[in-house]
Amino acid sequence: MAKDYKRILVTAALPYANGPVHIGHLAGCYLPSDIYVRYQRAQQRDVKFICGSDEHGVPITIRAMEEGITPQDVVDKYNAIIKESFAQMGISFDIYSRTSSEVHRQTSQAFFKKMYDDGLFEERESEQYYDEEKKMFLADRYIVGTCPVCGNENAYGDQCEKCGSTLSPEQLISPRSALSNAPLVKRMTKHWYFPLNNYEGFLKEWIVEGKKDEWKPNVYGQCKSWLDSGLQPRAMTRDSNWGVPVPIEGADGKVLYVWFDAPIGYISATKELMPQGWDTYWKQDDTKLVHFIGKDNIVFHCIIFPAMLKAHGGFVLPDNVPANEFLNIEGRKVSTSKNWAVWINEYVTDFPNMEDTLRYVLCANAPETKDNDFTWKDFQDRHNSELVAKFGNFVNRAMVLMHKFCGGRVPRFHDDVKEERDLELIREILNTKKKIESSLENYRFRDALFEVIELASKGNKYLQDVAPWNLGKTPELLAENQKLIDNCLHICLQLTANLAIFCNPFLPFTARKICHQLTVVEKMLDWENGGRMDLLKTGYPLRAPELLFRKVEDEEVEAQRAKLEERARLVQAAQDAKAAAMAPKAEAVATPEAEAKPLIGFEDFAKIELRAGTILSAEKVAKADKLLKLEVDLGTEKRTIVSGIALHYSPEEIVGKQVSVVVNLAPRKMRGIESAGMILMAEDATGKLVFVSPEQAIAAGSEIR
Ligand code: B3M
Ligand code: ZN
Repeated sequence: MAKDYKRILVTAALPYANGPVHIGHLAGCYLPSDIYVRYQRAQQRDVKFICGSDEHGVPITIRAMEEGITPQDVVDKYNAIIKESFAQMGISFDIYSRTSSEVHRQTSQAFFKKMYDDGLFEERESEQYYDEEKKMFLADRYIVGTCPVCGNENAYGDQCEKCGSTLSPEQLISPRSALSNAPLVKRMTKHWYFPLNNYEGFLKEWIVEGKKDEWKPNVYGQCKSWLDSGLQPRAMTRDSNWGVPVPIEGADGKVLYVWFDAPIGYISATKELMPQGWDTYWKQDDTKLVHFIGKDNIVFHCIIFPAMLKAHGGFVLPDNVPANEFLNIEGRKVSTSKNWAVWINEYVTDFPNMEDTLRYVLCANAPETKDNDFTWKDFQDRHNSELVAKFGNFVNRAMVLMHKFCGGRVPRFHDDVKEERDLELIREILNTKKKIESSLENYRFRDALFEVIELASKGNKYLQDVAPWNLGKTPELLAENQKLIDNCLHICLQLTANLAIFCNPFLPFTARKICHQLTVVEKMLDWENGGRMDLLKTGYPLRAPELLFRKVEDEEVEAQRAKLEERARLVQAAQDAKAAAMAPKAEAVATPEAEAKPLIGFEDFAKIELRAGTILSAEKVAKADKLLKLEVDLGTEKRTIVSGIALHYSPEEIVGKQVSVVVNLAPRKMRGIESAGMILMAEDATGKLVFVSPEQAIAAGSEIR
């Protein structure tokens, strides 16, 4: 029952401005929403694309604590990075706003105030954990204690990162403050609850009855199970000094719950974009509102926010919420805290001018119906065998052959020699257009993209069948077959123009490159032109062919994999160190190995010559599991040092690393190799070894004292 909509309002989840965005974010909601919007724009429909940074809530304050800067610094820093990354990837928001804006403060406060004045909140007092040293109530994340499930002493009040259990602060054994490490007390505090249970009837009718066949099964299913298990009142305020202040008397030190204010951010951003006329988009029911999100946001967008909109009154409800599942990387869950991620700001520097490749791979492999895995191997394969070998190859061959056989101009189509296979391909172009349309209208982006590549493959097959290079092999043959060659290349060029139109929502940079080669303006990309066979006028001169894509080499993806592993390892090491430092003091019993050595005077210490060295090369020592043979640069000389670190580091990952070297240790032979020096290592109680490295890059040979 598709309604007769007059305008489309598309929102993409507001990312927390607490870190850069990674490919999981892109695949989850920003890329699909951008494809959808670009398609609707090409259809000349009235569409607005809304996004911005979510700058409130605990994720921001945690990050501030971790980085030792203020929440304001955090959001300023990451809002800029995120905004830039989206722009670089061609995510074409009409506005990218921030929930720290003045318009948003006013809008969200007015929204709350109206609900409050209408008596829609329940005021409740309850006991919450309070840090007497910091003089503040603590959010669950700021409470640490012993996990009741696995005994981890540093579990958080909402989750134990060791065993993965979801927790509440009440479950922690001996809870303490993550801010001050002080034990916690309980204090009474007042909050305003939104009785979601009062909206169950409305939500059931709207979703369970109304959206069953329209929403994706994963989205519908989650909503249904929430509704089946019954809704509870939920606090819409928090004790904090970071957020939108609660706009009523007696609410000092309280802010709006971030999931209350953030979705209102969509409204504020629309207001900012269109100070006049924003309300047409939000208040007239011939607006199609579509929220693109990741699956962890379903309940907020399908249950809580719609209930808020309904309670407040006067707003449209979402027509659809096409949430994606999650994208894993190399078989592991993406994790910001473990730095297991491919960051967009790094991708664009590592692969310049290859935005469309990432867009392509993330769409082709999008987690539309289930979690999916991103691997660098798949990235390389899809790029090389689909974008390069199918799409790019077809366009390039059409251009090169036209220059060779048709003098650089669009050849004529000669009706008198047309063949069935010409007509067949022309029909395929029209068919493809219809299939892409129906897939895109139904949020099936992978299918739609597949059709684009399929069409390029059909073009390749057609070229192969006609084989103009044979038809024009000799001047005599060419003279005889010119008309057939003209027809073939005429069709291939019109197909190229069509491919530009069809790939434009997915691969906007490529579509524009094709336009450039075909010497046509961007206006040609309007969707209504799709299927036309007269996009390029006969006799029209075209530019010289340029490859649309270069190949991705093995070394490039290997380097990416190594980078991923290395960074995750560094984070793990840092986290282990932090956990050790945070563990309750009583636990710090001296291990036998840690027994103190006798005091030495400075002159004893001064006998040791320590210098910073840079590892130039590393290789395994044959028949010795633990040994690596290293070539180390000491500034004025290079030395061979054999080090017992092979179980802790692989040769590839340490080349280029700076280490601390005992330079005047008497040389000794190990496995027949003379080792001239020693690398300093730190070893923990489990026997784990890590380098003792200069904290910043420093000239090789610098003395360590
Ligand atoms: N910032 C959660 C997230 O990034 C949240 C989305 C808000 S959408 C209104 O997953
Ligand atoms: Zn646990």
